[in-house]
Amino acid sequence: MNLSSAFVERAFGSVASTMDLAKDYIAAPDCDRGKIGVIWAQSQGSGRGRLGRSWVSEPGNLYVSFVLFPRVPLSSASQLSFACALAVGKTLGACGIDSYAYKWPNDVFVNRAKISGVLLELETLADGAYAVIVGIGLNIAHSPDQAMYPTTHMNREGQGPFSVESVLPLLCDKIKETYDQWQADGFEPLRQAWLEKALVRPGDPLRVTGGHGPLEGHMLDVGGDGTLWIESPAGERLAVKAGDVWFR
Ligand code: BT5
Repeated sequence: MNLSSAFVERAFGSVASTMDLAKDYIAAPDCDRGKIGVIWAQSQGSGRGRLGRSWVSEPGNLYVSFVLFPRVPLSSASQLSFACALAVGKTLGACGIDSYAYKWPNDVFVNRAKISGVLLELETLADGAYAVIVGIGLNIAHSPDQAMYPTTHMNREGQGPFSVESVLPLLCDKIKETYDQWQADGFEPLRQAWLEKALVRPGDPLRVTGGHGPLEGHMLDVGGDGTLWIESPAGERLAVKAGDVWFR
């Protein structure tokens, strides 16, 4: 793959999960903390999502884990799932697929169907620093029939055909652009950009399951720490830290 010198690439065929390979890379003597690690595979036997769920990972789609060594405090690291979802959105936009929208906390949808998911895992390092592994699954050639939400893929939504080889270099550039912006300017510009393309926007009705148990109400905002704020039918402000958002 033709990636710039800002990246270290490790390409694999069939693996269990690129998240585990990313952990191995972080522990390896040749790990370069000055560059963004790009660990990708053609398919995964045990691709994972959040909350112990699995990610369907047949050949033809993109399965990649980016390894980042942020200079900002660990308490801000969860903002990276929004930053990286934005990078996926920009990649779709660059491919002429403009009807994408973000769903809290880490999904990208096109035409109300899930096309991509982002998974964040943190690794604290012996010297007090930390690494963030950002796993991204992006459906290019196909998408599963059976899933929590309707699903879709790039070759259905855009003027392809797209391939892993054409999409990964674009995604790498957008990840670097968004990551650099986050480190330089903080979360606020990214939060605003995310809200502008949110599937469920402030004022919209929504339901949240998992994490806090089922909650219903209206979306209020996404906070500076990534918390989803909703208003219950009784008018209470509720903070949601984890869970799945359902739209009506
Ligand atoms: C996510 O989890 O959306 C994060 C997915 C991250 C996958 C990447 S692939 C590269 C890296 N290596 C890994 O092992 N993982 C990362 P979550 O929000 O929990 O959504 C998971 C749910 O999405 C599943 O329970 C299914 O219902 C649905 N799903 C599974 N595979 C899908 C697919 N290919 N496309 C759309 N939805 C899918």
